Amino acid sequence: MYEGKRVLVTGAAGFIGSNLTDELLSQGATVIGIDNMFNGRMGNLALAQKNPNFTFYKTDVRDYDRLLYLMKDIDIVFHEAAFTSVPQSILMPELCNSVNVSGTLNILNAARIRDVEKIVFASSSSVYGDTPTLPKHEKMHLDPISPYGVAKYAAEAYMVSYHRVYGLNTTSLRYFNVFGPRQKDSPYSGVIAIFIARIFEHKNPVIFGDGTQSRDFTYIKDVVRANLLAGLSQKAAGEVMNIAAGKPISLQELTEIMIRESGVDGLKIEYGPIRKGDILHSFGDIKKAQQILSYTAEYDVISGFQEYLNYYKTIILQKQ
Ligand code: UD2
Repeated sequence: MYEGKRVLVTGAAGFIGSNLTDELLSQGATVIGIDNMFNGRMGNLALAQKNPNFTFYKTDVRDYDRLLYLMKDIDIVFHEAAFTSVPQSILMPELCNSVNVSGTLNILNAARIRDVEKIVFASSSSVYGDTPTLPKHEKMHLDPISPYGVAKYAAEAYMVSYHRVYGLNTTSLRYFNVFGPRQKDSPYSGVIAIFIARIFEHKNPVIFGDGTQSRDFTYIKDVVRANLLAGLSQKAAGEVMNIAAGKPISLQELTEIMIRESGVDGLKIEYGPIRKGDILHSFGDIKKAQQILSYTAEYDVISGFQEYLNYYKTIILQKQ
């Protein structure tokens, strides 16, 4: 499907960007990957770098001139680069804004000048905030809590605006808690990556709050597939849509499953204070993506976790 397409992936050395890059290359695209290496790891691009159709540049999305240069002859941009953490956005709101808002504006301006056919943007379920309506659907009022959520909201509004005023074919995908291979284990990473690492280090997972909070965890392969569908879609021009598994699970239940399935004995769940800026329940309605992109989730959190666990045992633990 992507044979002959010239694609730019921002955040290419990161969790989502690198998985997307591998799939684009396997479908015959020529890919330029950029990353400022703040969260990215070159190891994530080991496979891509063996492919002659892949080129990597260490570049920041805040560097407009470089973006303009690199976007010459590009057909499709997948904008995955981001300041990615809710708690860090509370510590550094200006940095979050400059990367996630100004960086996205740079992408749009360069894409407009270079006549890029399509821009797909990685937005987030955090734009919804803590509104009681569940599942969260695209027509509802947005009420982000954290600076991270506000920045993603602003960036997706720019995506829509650039479609309306300049006719760019932009699509924003609101990811719901993505997890899977290559997600970084750091204090600011997604909870599944943190807990799997703790479990295999024989450390108790620590839930912030009482564990009743729930999330719609979405497996990386579904997110990559949604991007590939959006990248070639005319119907999705100017649209914003949820990309989720479409099924919530409480953190308590998920953590119990993770401990059990990992087969590590002697662990118990610990509890700590609720995290500032945290949302209680998040669960996405995926009907719009189904209608526009024919997107369906092929994984739920359990089947995704099983696959992630196999990867973790065969790839990560073998290296240690
Ligand atoms: C938000 C977005 C998500 C994505 C992500 C990027 C929502 C609902 N989701 O994820 O779509 O954009 O940001 O970072 O806004 N937790 C623990 N223990 C830990 C770590 C986390 O209990 O060691 C809890 C945390 O308090 C939260 C849940 O796990 O209740 C999920 O946290 P997360 O950081 O994985 O993701 P979240 O929901 O902030």
